Amino acid sequence: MDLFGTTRSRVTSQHALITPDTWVWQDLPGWRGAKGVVHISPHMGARFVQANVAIDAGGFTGGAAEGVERVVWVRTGKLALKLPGGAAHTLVAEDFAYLPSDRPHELKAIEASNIVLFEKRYVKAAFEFPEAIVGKTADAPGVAFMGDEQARLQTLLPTDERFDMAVNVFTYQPGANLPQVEIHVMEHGLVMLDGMGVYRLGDSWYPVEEGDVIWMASYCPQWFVAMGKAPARYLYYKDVNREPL
Ligand code: UGY
Ligand code: MN
Repeated sequence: MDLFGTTRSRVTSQHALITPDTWVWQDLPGWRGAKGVVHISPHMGARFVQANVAIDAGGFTGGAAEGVERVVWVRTGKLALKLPGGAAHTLVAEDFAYLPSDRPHELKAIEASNIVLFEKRYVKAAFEFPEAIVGKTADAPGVAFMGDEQARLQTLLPTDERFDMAVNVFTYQPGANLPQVEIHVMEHGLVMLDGMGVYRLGDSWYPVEEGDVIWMASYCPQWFVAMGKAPARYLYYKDVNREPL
């Protein structure tokens, strides 16, 4: 157990590690019967929001703020999703939905549920507007990352230019690692879904485990190695397909 007054959490101008012991739950605008923790937001220098939302049975949201798109990824529970036009879906653990901006939806918990929420102001481009997408994580093919069968990447959303965000799942066998220290213009928000490892962020190396949240600003040097006896898996966001200017 941690000594009082200490935590593994760390917040810097280029990255943050936010461990569950430091989470503070609050009411969220636009939600009823739910409490959330906003882990990543423009208040720390990010250009998107990542939150964890715990929804009581019957709790709901009627959509994001104007101009804001969402991805919902279900950790636990069961929810009913209604899309514009009337399509209805039931979401259970590891299901996800991409909800485009300015098209109201209703998401209501059938059972007490816990979700990861990513929100971003949609940047329009000279392409068709993206439609809502609902899927199951297990159905997304896992591709060997840069040829490494031990590090598999699942891309949950289509990668064409209608979309300005990506949400992916990365699964590493114990001992597998990101093949290079990455430095890139895209930023990331990440939550560890399973397992453990060491994340390099900037010039610091952090032990991380299931439940930990990480923010990486544009150009934050990043690297990961999985440790332990079981695979490590994380869900992460990145901004894609738009001019950096
Ligand atoms: O998509 C990515 O940039 C990914 N390889 N980064 C990461 O896992 N930190
Ligand atoms: Mn990266």
